[in-house]
Amino acid sequence: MPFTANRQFKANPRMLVSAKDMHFTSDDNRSILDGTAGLWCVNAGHGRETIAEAVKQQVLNLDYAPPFQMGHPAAFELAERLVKMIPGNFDRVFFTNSGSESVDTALKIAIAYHRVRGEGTRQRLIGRERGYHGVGFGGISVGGIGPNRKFFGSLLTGVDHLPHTHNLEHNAFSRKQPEWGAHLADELERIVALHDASNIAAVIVEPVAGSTGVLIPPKGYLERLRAICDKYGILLIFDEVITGFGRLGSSFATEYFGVIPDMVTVAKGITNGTVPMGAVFVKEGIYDAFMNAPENSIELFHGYTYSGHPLACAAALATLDIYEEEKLFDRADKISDYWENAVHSLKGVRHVIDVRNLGLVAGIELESMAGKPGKRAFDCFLKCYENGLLIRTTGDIIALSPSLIIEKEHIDRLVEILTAVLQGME
Ligand code: PXG
Repeated sequence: MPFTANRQFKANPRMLVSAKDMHFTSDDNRSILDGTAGLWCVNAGHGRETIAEAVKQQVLNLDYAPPFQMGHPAAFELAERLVKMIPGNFDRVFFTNSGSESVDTALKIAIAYHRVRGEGTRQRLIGRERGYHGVGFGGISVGGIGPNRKFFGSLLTGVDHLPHTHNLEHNAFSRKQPEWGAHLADELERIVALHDASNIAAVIVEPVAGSTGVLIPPKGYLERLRAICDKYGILLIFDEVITGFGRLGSSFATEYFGVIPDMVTVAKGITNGTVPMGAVFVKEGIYDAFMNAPENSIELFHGYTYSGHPLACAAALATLDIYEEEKLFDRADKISDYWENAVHSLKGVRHVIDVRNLGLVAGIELESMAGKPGKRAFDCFLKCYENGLLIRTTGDIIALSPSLIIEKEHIDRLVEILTAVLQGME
């Protein structure tokens, strides 16, 4: 099983058998409040009929079409709609099947882009400590999670990491963006001085780091990264696999922070989690740089059997309709103050050493048990599940990311269960 304590799970399995709106049903017929939108992906809530109908019709009409040297209308329609949703001049989309594939695709496009422009020495990639960019070799190389890297050999060469921005001494219990830490972006200057910009292709960061425990960028940090990348001709990639599609109460983090990168990677919420799909958005000019090869030759030697799969496109188009018709991104924004106050009520609850939040995301950091990092949060996860709440934990941090359809009474219930569980725990 992926990222699972297999023996623990198999000794006492947690099986989900159905889902509707904000709740799962477990195999012992309990209703489980979904505090995580699945894995940060079911942004419009579970069991959406219009998505099911669109996928069904698509299977009957065109179940599959080869994406190499062939096309189908839904993929182009989806690409057109996606680039209209995001600020900045993104004008092309490359489809993948996951966030990991989106990241590897973006890194490859970055290196190839410099090469087709005659700057083939720009090959180095820069990620960040505590970054998560999926599990491909590219993603784990630029990613900054020790256990995800250490078992897997030498990874990509030519990668550096910025420092992460997490600091409880300065920023504990911040609401929204913390004040302290913009200067950490200046570490990019140090890396440029070490290697020279002529050897650097791209910087990739999650605007808000999700998987390593909801690390919100300090005020001014992303702006500084953008300015330094501009100064040296380095491409800036935002990995918006989590922050995309309304999670922060705006279309993308790019919109929320008003910082426009050169490429954006997405997945998860693009299809409301129903059919695997990812995408890379590239800004104007990147696609054009590749169009100098002789006609009839392939310009980008990259792609997947299921790039732009018709079922994924149908699911994504139906999902975007829901986001628009129900104005779910605005809805998330409107309820985010209530969310913020609710999660910050956990300050003072047993074991809690930090609460942080942005949009419909929250991170709750617990004090680790001596000699047993991660155990307290994992115990909390198990107890919450017993009590009808699904949360997600990483190390000793609880990450919450409910669907954007969440109501105030769900928020109250979530915080009530979590508080009771924490108060009752060693
Ligand atoms: N980039 C980011 C920023 C992600 O959060 C990926 C890439 C990889 O996506 P795929 O589709 O290949 O899994 C992710 C995935 C968690 C959790 O609980 C987060 C992810 C996946 C599973 C669990 O934090 N993010």
